[in-house]
Amino acid sequence: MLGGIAAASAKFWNSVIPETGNPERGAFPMVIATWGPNIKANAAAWEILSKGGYALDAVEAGVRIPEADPSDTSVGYGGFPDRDGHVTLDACIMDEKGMAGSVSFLQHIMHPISLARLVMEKTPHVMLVGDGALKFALEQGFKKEQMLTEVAKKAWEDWKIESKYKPVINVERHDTIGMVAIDSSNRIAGACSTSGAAFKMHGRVGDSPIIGAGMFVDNEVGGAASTGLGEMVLRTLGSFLVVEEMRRGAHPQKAAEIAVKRIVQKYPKQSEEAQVGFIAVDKKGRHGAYAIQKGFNYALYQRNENKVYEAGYFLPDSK
Ligand code: SD4
Repeated sequence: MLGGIAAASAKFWNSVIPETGNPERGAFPMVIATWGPNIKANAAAWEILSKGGYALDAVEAGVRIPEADPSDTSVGYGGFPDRDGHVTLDACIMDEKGMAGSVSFLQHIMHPISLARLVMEKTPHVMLVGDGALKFALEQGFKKEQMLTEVAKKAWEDWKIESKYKPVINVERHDTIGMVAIDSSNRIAGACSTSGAAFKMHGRVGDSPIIGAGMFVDNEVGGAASTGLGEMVLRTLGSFLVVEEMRRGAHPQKAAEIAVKRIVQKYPKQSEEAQVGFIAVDKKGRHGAYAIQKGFNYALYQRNENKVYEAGYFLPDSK
């Protein structure tokens, strides 16, 4: 398989440059989200965008959908707990002015993304974690809730029988949401929310709440978000890298490919067993998506169509 990586390094595999049409005509508003099931999140975002609403409101509304959905075991309510049985949540949000808010290692709050927005808007800080984030939430009128569902508890109890932590987030489907929207006034916003890696160590934080890792937007350039094994994205500041590549002129598809390639080249062994995927959007409303492994998909709502697409991927079909 390492040979496969070497071969893949020479040439991008399965590179797909999606046809986005004339970016000048009808490209805005638009919204893109990681993972097919988040087509429902896109629909909520579109409610706002299609009426000429604000991109930041749209991404917050979109991300709140999986946060409240108990069937999504990677985000918010219903998320799988850490190895001690606690559901700990991470989220971040960023607006067109480059302002950002983030919460991490947060427990008992249904909508971390809304709390992240309040960190951005009502505090002098970017990031609040753990008990401090919870305290701020309660002060802001959020309710303390039980986030561990029976299904998630059962999964944890089953996991405890062997207690084997394999820190891979691989080719199986995840629903961690990273979302980027451009509104009809050409404002770009991004958001990201997750319960993180299932059965992680208590206190573990992934890429999702870290501005520049799990998500990044720059209104002059575009935005990007990631999903997958957060440790690899944290070490490479993946979403920032994607946006910087677009700043240097890369198409969003190419920019996502460069970030994935960087990760695979730096961590070839780990890449064989892990998944990382990026979505990217540029200021013109063109988009791209790319992953290490086959199986990453995304939802795009643009020109009145909300559809799921399979992303290109770097490694030759290995699983
Ligand atoms: C993390 N990136 O905490 C997240 C997990 C994820 O789909 O994306 N799951 O590492």
